Amino acid sequence: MTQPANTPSPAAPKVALITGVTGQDGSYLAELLLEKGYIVHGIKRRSSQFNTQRVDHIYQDPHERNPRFHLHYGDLTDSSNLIRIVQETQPDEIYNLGAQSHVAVSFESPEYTADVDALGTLRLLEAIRILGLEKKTRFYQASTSELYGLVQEIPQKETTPFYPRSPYAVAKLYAYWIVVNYREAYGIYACNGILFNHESPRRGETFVTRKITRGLANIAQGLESCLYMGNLDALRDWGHAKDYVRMQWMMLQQETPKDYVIATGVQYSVRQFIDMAAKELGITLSFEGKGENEKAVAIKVEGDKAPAVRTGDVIIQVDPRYFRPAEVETLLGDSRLANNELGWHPHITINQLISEMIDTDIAISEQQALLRKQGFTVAVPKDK
Ligand code: NDP
Ligand code: GDR
Repeated sequence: MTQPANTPSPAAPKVALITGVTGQDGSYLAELLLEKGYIVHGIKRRSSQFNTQRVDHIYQDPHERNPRFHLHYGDLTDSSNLIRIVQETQPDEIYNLGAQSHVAVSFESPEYTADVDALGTLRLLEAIRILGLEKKTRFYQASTSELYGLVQEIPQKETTPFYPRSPYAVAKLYAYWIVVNYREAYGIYACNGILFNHESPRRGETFVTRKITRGLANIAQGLESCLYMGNLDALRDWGHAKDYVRMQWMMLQQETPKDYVIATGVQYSVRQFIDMAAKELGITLSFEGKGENEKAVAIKVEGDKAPAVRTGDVIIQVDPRYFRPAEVETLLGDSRLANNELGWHPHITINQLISEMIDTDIAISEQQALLRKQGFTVAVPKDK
């Protein structure tokens, strides 16, 4: 086993390469690294529409003097592209956040998910080797609590056995172990952050928390009447993405690379999340029925945040099409190792998270309702 990478010279600004920079975490991490004085390179995918909304506010015109934020077209399925970008950018740190990250979608596209999430990680590690950057480039892998799947121990920590329950989780299991393997075999400073669910107003709209806050805000403004959901009993340990990207950076600043669980240590059900989000809008819900027949009725509406909702409205219904072929019923993390060794603690509570998400989504829905009132066509996506 060879030694881990040396610390780069403190004088030169550090260079980071982020895959998945256009995603939720990538955008917060890019902001954080720019604040810290890094030169940040991000990989974006070619798309028929703009897909850089989450980073447009930090984009720097290449015509400006010394821009510190650069975007490169690329894809985790394309080895030669990855090798070229790593060669051109010579990063001190690579954050591999790019992934087909939707668990339910991974059942529909298992092979693609494996290609991006498992082999994509291998391709980047190989790029480091091929370019002889083992001593220079540190590597962060976005591992996940989904590795625990059918949980073997409560709460889950670094030593808890894995039992993945989806093509996504199985692909991420490969990525986890290839990172450990390249660390042990080639001495690359490579580590896994085993992150539990983390959310924000930038969360993709088909993940459960954002689907709820976005959907309820639309219902509050009369843009939608009912939100169709899957398994309301699922339990998750939800944190704020901003707290979690800080930890991604901290993990690459240690003397030796190590894998850490990152979580809040508090768990709520999807039903509780819906209830808390509805309360933010002044709506009190009553959940009635069981399983596929469960629904939530507004039994009290207070304040002025939900002008379109009336007492008695059914605003949530379960639709089995959102059930998964194999479900992860419960996740609860124990991040005492990160707390003790790195001094990491989450700063943002679930109530603050929900309040921030609801405020953002109310503003979007109010704008859309106003446009509709003025006679413009406003289409609300139905397939979530
Ligand atoms: P997002 O889905 O918001 O972002 C994923 C990013 O990956 C996007 O930038 C996306 O591009 C990009 N991407 C997708 N496919 C490819 C590809 N083939 N080549 C290159 N880039 C690609 O995820 P999050 O920001 O929430 O998560 C970041 C990482 O952390 C992911 O790897 C996820 O699996 C993992 N993770 C997330 C957790 C969470 O709760 N958020 C918890 C644990 C792990 P585009 O914008 O074009 O779609
Ligand atoms: P998850 O997140 O699968 O944990 O993966 P998601 O928000 O999609 O689901 C959480 C739980 O909610 C249940 N659920 C629903 N989920 C969605 N998306 N839509 C629904 O309508 C719905 N109703 C109930 C799900 O069944 C599940 O139990 C996320 C992703 O960010 C991964 O990339 C990451 O690795 C893990 O978190 C940690």
